[in-house]
Amino acid sequence: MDINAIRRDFPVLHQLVHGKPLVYLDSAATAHKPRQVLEAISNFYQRDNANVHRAIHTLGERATASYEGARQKVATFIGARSAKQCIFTKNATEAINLVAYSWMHHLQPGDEIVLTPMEHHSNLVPWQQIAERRQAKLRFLPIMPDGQLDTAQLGDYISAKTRLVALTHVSNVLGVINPVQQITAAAHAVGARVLVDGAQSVPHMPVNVEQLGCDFLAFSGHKMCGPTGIGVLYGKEEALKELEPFLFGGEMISSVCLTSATWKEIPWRFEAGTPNIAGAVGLAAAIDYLSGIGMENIADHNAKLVAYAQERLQSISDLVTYGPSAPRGALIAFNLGQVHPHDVATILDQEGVAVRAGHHCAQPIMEWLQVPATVRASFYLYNNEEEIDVLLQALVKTKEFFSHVAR
Ligand code: 7TS
Repeated sequence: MDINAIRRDFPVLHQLVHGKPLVYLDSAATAHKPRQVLEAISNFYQRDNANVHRAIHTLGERATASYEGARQKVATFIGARSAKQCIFTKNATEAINLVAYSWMHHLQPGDEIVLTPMEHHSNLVPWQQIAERRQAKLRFLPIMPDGQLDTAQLGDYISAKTRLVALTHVSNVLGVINPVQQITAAAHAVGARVLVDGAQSVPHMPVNVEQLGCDFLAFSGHKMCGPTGIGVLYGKEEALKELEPFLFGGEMISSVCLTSATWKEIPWRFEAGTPNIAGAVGLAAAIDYLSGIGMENIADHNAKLVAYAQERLQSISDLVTYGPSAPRGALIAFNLGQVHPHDVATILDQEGVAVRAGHHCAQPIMEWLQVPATVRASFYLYNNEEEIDVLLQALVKTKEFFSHVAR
């Protein structure tokens, strides 16, 4: 991978923040967009803009072809058998809510939904809501001290009562890569469905839905160099057939009379109203961009950066990192002695370094770690080792500053 050439594709990276070159280490929150994606969106609006699936004119045909072409591109990218298995949503959160709301009628009182304590709120709160409405029970797979799921105990948690297992592929705090294939096999053995939250995996590593075997996969375009406002729900055909439409209106109907309506086929019955056409076009360009570099190469690059960062961070006494050593996703959460993560992030920002500080929308895992918050550095294809060196220098500065304050 030619990182310098990649960096040239990302206009936003080339700026000063507080007079220092920007070091962007917050791609787990949202990734930057290469000019190829920005141009695809701009070209769509400048040349092809029209509504989809309705206009019998050239622009309408072009817009529909671009939108449906994007769906095919998504399907190929994740190894789905058919484009019809991919539903465009607003983001991963909406994709998960779509399953939660559209599938809840399958839950009876006493049924169990199995989750993990490391879920992002997006893959926790919808299930809390649905469990309450359907009088179902939530259960949480246990975690071992290094942050990995304790799969030896799967049999105690995934049972005949389990109707759904919903888990993240990669934790946005611990960086853990969960054994989705193994968990899916255990869930399918008891007839349960499996939803995988791929928000932190699909952007960073090859993800193949046939290999994972999951019934649903949710992810967001904006974390994979695409625009905000576009996400995807993949589903196995038989799993998607179990869903009832969740939003009603134009675009999703087959025919309507005054008192009733019938639905279009899957996936369109789940895409009510004018969709985010330019978002889908931008996501398709992002997929082209990532595929051009190669997801294996991106995963290798991430792994090298994480290993380098882990090694360098160890050189700072008082700095504690969370999660297993390897293999792991493209991020490291940590704390620097007793300094509050917000103070760390504020000082790093003064040095041009952008990291996230807080609970990362995963409060239960903060409780498990027994910390109120952490700092998190997250990496992507445009980051390099020199930027990690800048992070290190900035952390040393932060430590010195607070040791003076303490004195
Ligand atoms: N699931 C995981 C594992 C995530 O990390 C996130 C976003 C989401 C779901 C939700 O994605 P959205 O696009 O629908 O918002 N995670 C983060 C983060 O770690 N920092 O900011 C957003």
